[in-house]
Amino acid sequence: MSAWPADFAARYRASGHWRGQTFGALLTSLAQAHGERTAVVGEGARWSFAELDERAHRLAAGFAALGIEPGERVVVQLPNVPEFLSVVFGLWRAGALPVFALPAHRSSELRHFAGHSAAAAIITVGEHERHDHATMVRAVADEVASVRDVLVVGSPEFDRLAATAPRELPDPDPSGVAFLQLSGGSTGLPKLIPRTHDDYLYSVRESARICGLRTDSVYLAALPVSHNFPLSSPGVLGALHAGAKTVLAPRPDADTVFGLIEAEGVTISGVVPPLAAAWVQAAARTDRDLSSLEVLLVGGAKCGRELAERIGPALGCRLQQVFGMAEGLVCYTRLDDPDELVLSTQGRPISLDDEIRLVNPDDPAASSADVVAPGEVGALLTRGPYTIRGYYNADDHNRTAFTEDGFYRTGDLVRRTATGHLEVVGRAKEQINRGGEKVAAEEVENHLMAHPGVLDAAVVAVPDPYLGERTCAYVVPAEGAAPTAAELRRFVRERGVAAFKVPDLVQVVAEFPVTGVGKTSKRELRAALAAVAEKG
Ligand code: OOB
Repeated sequence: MSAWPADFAARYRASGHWRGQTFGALLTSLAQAHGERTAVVGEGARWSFAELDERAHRLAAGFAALGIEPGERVVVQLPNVPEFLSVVFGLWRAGALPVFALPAHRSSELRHFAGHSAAAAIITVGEHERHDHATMVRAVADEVASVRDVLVVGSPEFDRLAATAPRELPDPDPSGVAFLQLSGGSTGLPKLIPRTHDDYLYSVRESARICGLRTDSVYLAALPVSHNFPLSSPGVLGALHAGAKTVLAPRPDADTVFGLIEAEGVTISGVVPPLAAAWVQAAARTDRDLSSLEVLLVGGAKCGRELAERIGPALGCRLQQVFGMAEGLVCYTRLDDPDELVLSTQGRPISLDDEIRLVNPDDPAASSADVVAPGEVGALLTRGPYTIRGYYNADDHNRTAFTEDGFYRTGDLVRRTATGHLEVVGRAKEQINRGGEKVAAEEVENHLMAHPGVLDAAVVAVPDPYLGERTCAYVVPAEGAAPTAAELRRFVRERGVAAFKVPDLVQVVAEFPVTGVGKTSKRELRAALAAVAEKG
């Protein structure tokens, strides 16, 4: 596992970024400071800080009694329910490492997360959005040797665990890994991102400050809370840290969310651009009172200038752009930035110790010294007090994803203003950003290539007015085969992948254009799509 070199760690401690506090200890101090104030609202429940603290203590003791050892991994696939917080803080107190799966993930992804992390247990819900998670997870558990337990929130077994008498457990090492977050990925299957208590708490604390969270703020989690953006930018953890109230939205549609904004006096939320656009449209004809809303964070994918300009007037709030990644670096426009910067950039880093290098975009192996001229577009490399130095158990991949001196290659193409703000102008990685949901081209290509009628597959992004991008799979059929688009989409879905990864378009072609060295030219495939789109 690649941690920070000792000299960097010493510097981040000396600067006060890393404070030696664990998430479990944080919740204890929050319960002391804010006891009876409301911490979280969701699914008809309303828990105070003291109640969340007590539930997390009981679950921690329950997990320990079940035999979950400190350091063991536990896949958590929970939607926006209050138990997400009691479970995750309970695991933290037991010293176990949550592995955060999204509710949209299906058996192929869960098998990978559980297998790759050698997870001891998987925690999920029964049915959610008409999908039977409990049955799916039990089948996954049968296939992954390390998984001993499946816990279903709401089941009698879970309720028994949640009623365990609390007891003090040893606090884990704050410099140790607290959980594994998922990477959007650009190769094969999603990689696991080891985040420590020290580094993540730093980003949470600073995010809460930069987003102006106070004890009387109300944060609405509209996106699935296991994603880094609603989890920590500033997210539910930032809100808890500030002693604010968190409202968990079961779904992100305007009807649901506007009702919650009015009922709970929501002051701040965070969304991906397509949702921001939907809220902007719906705001024109709502009779809900949205006047409590002060800040809307928009990120996960590029928020275009036109949308950025409409958010403030339509929703009566301030736009705050956020450009972040589960690997670490998070940039925000500041609440006191001039409008022009807020509308045209994706913000500047959280920390003065976030090192930014914009390097030669034409060389995937460019070193951190290979920087472009000021104002030019470069490939973004970054290193800092909350950016990982390597993925979990991924030595081969780490050699290409990180420079020798420890910079993470983000795969994003950006320009930097004189004020230090970054403007995201494109991407060098083989990833499709489907309205904030990341699709690794290679992962989908591998699924397609498992079909006997497919000789070769290449997945590229198609521009889309609503999502920003959609996926298009180009497929060369095997000799004598003639798979149809519908058949291939069904095939991918039935392999058990998140619905957002099923190709939106499938084009069957006789052969792929190739580059000078004989590799499939995705550039030409994208150009062919653009030409078709223009002909309309
Ligand atoms: C967030 O995290 P991930 O890990 O799902 O995705 C990271 C990638 C970035 O490398 C970039 O390609 C893209 O998502 N991205 C943006 C963006 N925010 C993220 N591209 C353009 N403009 C933006 N504002 O997506 C994430 C994590 C924490 C906070 C916010 C987003």
